[in-house]
Amino acid sequence: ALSFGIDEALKQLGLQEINHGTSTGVHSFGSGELIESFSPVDGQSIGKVTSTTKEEYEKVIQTATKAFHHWRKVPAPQRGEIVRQFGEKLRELKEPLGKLVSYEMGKSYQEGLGEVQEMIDICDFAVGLSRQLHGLTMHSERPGHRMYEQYHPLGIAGIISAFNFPVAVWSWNTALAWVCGDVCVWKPSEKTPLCGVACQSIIAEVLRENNLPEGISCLINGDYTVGEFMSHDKRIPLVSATGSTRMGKIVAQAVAARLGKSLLELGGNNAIIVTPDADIKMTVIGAVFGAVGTAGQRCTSTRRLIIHESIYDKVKKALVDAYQQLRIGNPLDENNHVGPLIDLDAVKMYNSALQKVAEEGGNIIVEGEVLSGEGYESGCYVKPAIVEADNTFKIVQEETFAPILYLLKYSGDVENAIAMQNDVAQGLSSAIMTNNLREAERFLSVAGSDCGIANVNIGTSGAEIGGAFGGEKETGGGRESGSDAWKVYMRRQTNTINYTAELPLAQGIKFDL
Ligand code: UN1
Repeated sequence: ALSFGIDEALKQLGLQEINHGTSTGVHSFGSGELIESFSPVDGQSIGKVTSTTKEEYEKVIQTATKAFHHWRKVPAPQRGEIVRQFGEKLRELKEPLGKLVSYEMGKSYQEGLGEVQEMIDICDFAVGLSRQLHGLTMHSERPGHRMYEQYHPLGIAGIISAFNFPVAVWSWNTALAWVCGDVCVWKPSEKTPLCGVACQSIIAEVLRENNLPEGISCLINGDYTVGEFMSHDKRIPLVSATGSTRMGKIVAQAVAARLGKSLLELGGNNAIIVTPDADIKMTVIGAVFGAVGTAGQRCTSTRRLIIHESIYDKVKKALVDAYQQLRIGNPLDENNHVGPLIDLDAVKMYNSALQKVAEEGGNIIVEGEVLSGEGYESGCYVKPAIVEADNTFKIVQEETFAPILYLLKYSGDVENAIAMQNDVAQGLSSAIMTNNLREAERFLSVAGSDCGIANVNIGTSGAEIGGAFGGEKETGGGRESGSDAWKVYMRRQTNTINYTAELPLAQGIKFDL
């Protein structure tokens, strides 16, 4: 039996079966190669899913297309009602689903619950949105003419998500896509396939209870080759992909080659600027949670701290003291702060980053280490490390998905810190810790942070769903979740109506017969 109620959670989520497959809501099928899911928590096998073959994929797309033809005609507020029911089910299953996220992905149980909370929040947001898919009306330049715009459903939204947010990122996309009248085909990360199966069976039940066609939500499984079915498929007008910049460039090029739309949510290299006017206590909590939360595997994780020289030693000491308090171990045990990395490949990348930063002249002040012995049998537990480095180091310029925090020093004005913060290829999240209004406003100004997210006196991670989420430069430019991110899931149509018996042309052009 598995500890911390995992057996019970799997049962509540209907995951006791050993093999799971491709699914179109009601029907599950699968004949492709088996993918086995191992928990990084204890190395145990949780279950298996079959990868989706090309033939099965065809069946999925046909079912999804048929479902779309029905779903797009359901009034948006009624689609919102389905999303409301989905949110209700998530409330009921918050604990088992949060536990599965924690066990299959390795983040702390608190963060697993937080992820399901994000799903509930986006459902609530989408329900309200279902009555607010507004377009504008304009004044026509011609007499007796009316002009307005409306938003129509787009079609199939393809979703490719990453292991680190195995359930929430899917729901940011689906909750909006569904109220917009789209149907969804999801390929979760092959590292967290059971989270995919669990989510799919929750929405499938809602669809069944409402006699809606299967295919409004579809699940396909496999590695990048299965994702490529979607990026090359012109029947999928929108592909929303979350993951590495490397992956995003491949997806974006394939989708662009057929002039489809892509929504990209790629790597970050997020920094907190710590100015002489920062509240040190808040800075330390924000920076430590940002750097070691989810074992440094959020796209919003804090990777760089840019600290003013006048307070550098003080901040450094406070951080080293805080790191000494960190308890690393089973993430389901709420006494621990830091869980495992996702797998042994991630451990390799962590080791290699530490080696590279040392070679480039970095000064490791909190040593990293791969932990072994009791409780660490999976081999995926590592010690969060702190390194004094330079922003120009090659490794500091890269996103390493691990708990490694780089300390960088700046002198003079906040502009110097902002220049350093912006001097990376990625542009997702950024923050400044200061009680100085002038510094804060400069950081937020046109000449300030170049990221999609810029926070004051908050760390880089843990964004709320109400804002648009995403970033610039190599982060890919996409925006998901709140604000007007819904617009990418719809097609805009401009309508001009003439209610006179004349046919005046725009721009005053004369054309008489
Ligand atoms: C991600 O890591 O892909 O802002 C998403 C945050 C979370 C989402 C992160 N709400 O940290």
